[in-house]
Amino acid sequence: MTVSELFDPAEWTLAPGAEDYTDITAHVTHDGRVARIAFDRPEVRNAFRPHTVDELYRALDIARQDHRIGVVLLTGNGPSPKDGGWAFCSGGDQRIRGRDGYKYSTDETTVHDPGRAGRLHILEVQRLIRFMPKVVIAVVPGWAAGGGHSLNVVCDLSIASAEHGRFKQTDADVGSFDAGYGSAYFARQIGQKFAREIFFLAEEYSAERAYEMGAVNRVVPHAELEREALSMARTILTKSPTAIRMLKYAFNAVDDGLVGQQLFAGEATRLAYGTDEAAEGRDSFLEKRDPDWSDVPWHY
Ligand code: S0N
Repeated sequence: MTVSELFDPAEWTLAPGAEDYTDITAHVTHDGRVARIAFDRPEVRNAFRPHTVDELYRALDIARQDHRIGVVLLTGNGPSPKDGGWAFCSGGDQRIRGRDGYKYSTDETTVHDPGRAGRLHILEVQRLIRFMPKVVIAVVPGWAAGGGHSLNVVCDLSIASAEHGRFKQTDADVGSFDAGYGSAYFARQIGQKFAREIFFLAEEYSAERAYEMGAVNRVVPHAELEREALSMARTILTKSPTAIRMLKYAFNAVDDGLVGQQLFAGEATRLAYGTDEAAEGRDSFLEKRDPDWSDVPWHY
């Protein structure tokens, strides 16, 4: 079965646990170092329902915890079997949006855990992308609209199809609003005037225009999109993992308040644990003696 017209089966193997996914696909490169996670609902422009978000969260979390993986490609499979249209993601599935949020099913009688009713948990996915110490690249083969537009915003890097990449922030058209990263952080990315125009007018803009404003890093011919994305990933994998991790958290920290500081500090602590100085602190406690840091320089 074809995953996507842009998917090269020679590069990928099924990711752990991916056999059971219905709304996404998940693969890893044969060396296990790059993950490709894709929305797989092309007939609705890769809109997500709560079940899609559950699967997406799980696949991203598996990638987060896999020590071999350094880069995640987030994309949308296509084209649509109905009309040949391409999409990265068109946000929340409007067909199952109720008064208290998104339902798990189009079948209104479906019984599900009331604690999960109406959850807007795409925001948990946004935070996972933002906070995972790996590089996440949005690979945009078509529409990035609504909540899909916001996912492009939170990814570390973005690469878009020159022919089919299209962007539109429809939130204000459908009475929905991402008042967090999707808007406020987006304004940090491309500037207040552009961001307000994109939300308030909800007009379509091209991949080229997205590039001009700084909403994507590269625009490439459609047929080369995934090859280019993988090439970017492989370049990143030649870099120091620690440097990349510290840099991602450094870029985030200024906008993420204490959570940003906490993540950056966590990485600093991880590094500090590897020093003789930290080992002396632990050993002196275990040996019931005072620590001796007299040889440790007070660096300037
Ligand atoms: C993407 C658009 C612009 C594409 O237009 P185009 O190419 O003309 O195609 P269409 O003919 O419109 O679409 C083809 C088929 O796909 C269906 N479809 C498209 N998008 C959706 C969708 N989001 N939900 C359900 N179906 C969709 C069409 O209906 C059509 O089907 P058929 O062939 O049967 O007619 C255009 O499609 C468009 O504008 N789509 C809607 C985009 C949108 O408004 N999305 C929702 C925006 N809001 C959110 O995403 C909120 C969710 C969210 O992320 C969030 C954020 C913060 C806080 C909370 C949340 C939360 O979870 O709620």
